Amino acid sequence: MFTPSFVTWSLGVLGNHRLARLLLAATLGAALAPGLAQADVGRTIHVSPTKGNDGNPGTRNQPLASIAAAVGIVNPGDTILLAPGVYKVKSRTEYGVRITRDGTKSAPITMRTEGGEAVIDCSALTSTKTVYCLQLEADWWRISNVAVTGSTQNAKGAWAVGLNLLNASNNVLQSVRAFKNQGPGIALIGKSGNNLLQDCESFSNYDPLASTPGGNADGIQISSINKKQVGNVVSRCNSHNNSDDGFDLWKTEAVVTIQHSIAKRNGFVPGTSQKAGDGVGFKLGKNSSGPKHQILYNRALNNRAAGFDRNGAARSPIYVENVAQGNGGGPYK
Ligand SMILES: [Ca+2]
Ligand SMILES: [Ca+2]
Repeated sequence: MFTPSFVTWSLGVLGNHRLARLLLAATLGAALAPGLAQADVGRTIHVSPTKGNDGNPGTRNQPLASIAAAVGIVNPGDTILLAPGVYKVKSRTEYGVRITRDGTKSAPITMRTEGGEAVIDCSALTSTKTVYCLQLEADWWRISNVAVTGSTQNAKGAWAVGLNLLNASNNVLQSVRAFKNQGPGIALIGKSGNNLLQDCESFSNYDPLASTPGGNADGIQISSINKKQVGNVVSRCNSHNNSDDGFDLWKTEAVVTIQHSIAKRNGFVPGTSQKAGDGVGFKLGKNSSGPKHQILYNRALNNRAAGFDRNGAARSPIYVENVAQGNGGGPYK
């Protein structure tokens, strides 16, 4: 199912759409080549937190300063090329960066770095209701080497998320990290299907001002997804030292695949042995329609509660070759 995405993705990483098109044209034969050649490649928008200015045109020599400015002008097929470094966001709104422009299947939008990681630091956001450090509310994006940190609860019971995918489909997020947010590190919610989250890491997320302190800061949370939004895959992700659960599929009615991933030492205030949240490695319910979530080749290690918890799922998930060790609530529940 993901083969076409991977092909596009791999070529996207190389920044070589032109080569892709030529190869495709060569493969399909000369008759199709002129039509393919007419499709525009898209431009590259440069962003640098140290050398940029949002009054600039976004060229290599005159980059933008903020990711928000780049995502506001991007079009299908474009690439946002981020200089590595820390992007400190100041905003009175609830969003550090909010992405609303869609790519298309044939012209996805790429956001990547030029070597190294781009860290979006949302610790200066002041909303007392909700804070989303990076909200992806769009389709057909390819995002890599971006980290989100510092989403803060500015009031009791406030909701703060690192990376939030809302009504977002057909996206590939690769090598994305979320850490030290006061809520879920990575959350996927709403009409969001066919997303691939790969090689991600979510850790040290903790929400001290939740009604139950630490109770909502899962590493990766895929929740309230309806039956039709199939195809969400989490692969090779590491969720550790979060105050609530490692992975949580709360009220998700479409099959989710979690594979080759690790949940380690969740359920404590990060950096301490103080109990917090629920502390399950892989929490796989509840649901009413009984999607058979695919839980393949994962490891649950030293979580405070169970390694794998069906948590009221109407049908058992499909478990294949998972390992659970040292979990306080036993391997399976
Ligand atoms: Ca909880
Ligand atoms: Ca949870």
